[in-house]
Amino acid sequence: MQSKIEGYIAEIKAFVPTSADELEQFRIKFLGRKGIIGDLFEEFKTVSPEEKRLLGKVLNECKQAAEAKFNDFKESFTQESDIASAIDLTLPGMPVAVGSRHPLSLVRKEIVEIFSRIGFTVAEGPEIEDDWHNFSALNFPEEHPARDMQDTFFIEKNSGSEKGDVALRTHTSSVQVRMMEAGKPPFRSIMPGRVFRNEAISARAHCIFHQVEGLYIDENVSFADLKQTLYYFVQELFGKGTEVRFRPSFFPFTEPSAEMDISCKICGGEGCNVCKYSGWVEILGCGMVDPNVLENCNIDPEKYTGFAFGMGIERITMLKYQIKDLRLFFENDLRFLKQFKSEII
Ligand code: 2U9
Repeated sequence: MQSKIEGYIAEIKAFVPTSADELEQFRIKFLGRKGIIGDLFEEFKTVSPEEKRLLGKVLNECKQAAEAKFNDFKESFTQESDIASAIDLTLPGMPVAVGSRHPLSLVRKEIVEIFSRIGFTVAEGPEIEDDWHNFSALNFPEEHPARDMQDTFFIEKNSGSEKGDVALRTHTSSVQVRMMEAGKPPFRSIMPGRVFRNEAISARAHCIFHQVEGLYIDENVSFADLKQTLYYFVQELFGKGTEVRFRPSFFPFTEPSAEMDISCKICGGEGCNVCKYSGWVEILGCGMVDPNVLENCNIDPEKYTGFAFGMGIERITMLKYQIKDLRLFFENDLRFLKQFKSEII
C-alpha cells in the first residue's frame, strides 16, 4: 500500500493542469466522493495497527498534496481557461523525479570502463544456446554434472540438431566460443550478460544472475599477463593497495586454472564474518584457455595461447557495497534502489 500511495504522490506532484476542465477531472479523481483518497482511507481502516503507524503519515501527505495542488490552481481557472492566463509562464519549472541506476548496472558499467582502458572490447551473444556453444566446445565431458537437468534449464532436449540440446546459457563463455569461431586472433574482449542456473533462490544464490567473462588470445600470452591484468582490474575497482592471491583450481575450459581472492575490504585482512575470519574473499575464477578449446574453435594451439576469467556481478556488487542478501537485486524495492547514485543516462 505504501508504494501505491507514493506513486499517487508522485503523480499529484507532477500534475500541471492546463484548463479548468483538467483541474476538475483531477479533483474528481483524487478528492471526489468516490475518489482515490477516499478509497485509500477506507483501505487504511483494514490494515494492522503497526502498518497504520507507518502508513498514516504518507496517506496524510498524499491528501495534503492533492488539496494543495487543487487550491494552487483553483484561482487561476476561475476567470477563464486560457492557458496563458492560467499559468505564470515565468515561474521555474516543476522538478522532474529522476530515477537512479540499478547497482548491478553501475558495477557492470564500471567493470566495462576499467577493461576498455586497457583495450578490451565488449561482446554479447544469445541467452538461448545449444549444447555445442555452452558445453562441448568448452571441453565439458559428456557426463559433466553441469549438463544435468538439476543444474541447467533445458528448452529442448534431444533436439536432433548437430549442435545438440537447446538450453538457457549457464555462463557467457558461449559468447567467447562464437567470437573465436567467427574471427581470427588476436581477441581481447569482455562479455557481460545474464546467465541461468537451476538453483534454489536464497540470500547467496539465484537462478538468474549476471557475469562478466574476459578472453585474451594472441601469440605469447602468458599466465603473467593474466595476473597483471587482473591485478590492475582489482586496483581500479576496489582501490589501490588491495592485495590479491591466486589459488589453484579446476575448470574444464582452462588449464592451469585458478581462483583469485582479494584482501577483505571490510576488516582490512584482520578477519570478520564476510571473509569468514580468513582475511581473504574470493572474487573470480581464471586460467589459461585449454588447448582443446582453442582447437574446437579452429584456433591453432601451437601458435596461439590465451587467458580467460569469469566473475559474478552480484558477488562483486555485494562486496563493493556490503549488501548481505542477493534477493534485494531482484525485488525492485525503491528503498533499496534509491540508495545508489542518481545518474541521467
Ligand atoms: C572460453 C575459454 C575459457 C572463463 C572462466 C571462470 C574461470 C570462472 C565463474 C566465476 C563465478 C563463474 O559466475 S561464476 O559462477 N567463472 O571461474 N570462467 S575461467 O573461461 C573461459 C571462457 C571461454 C572460450
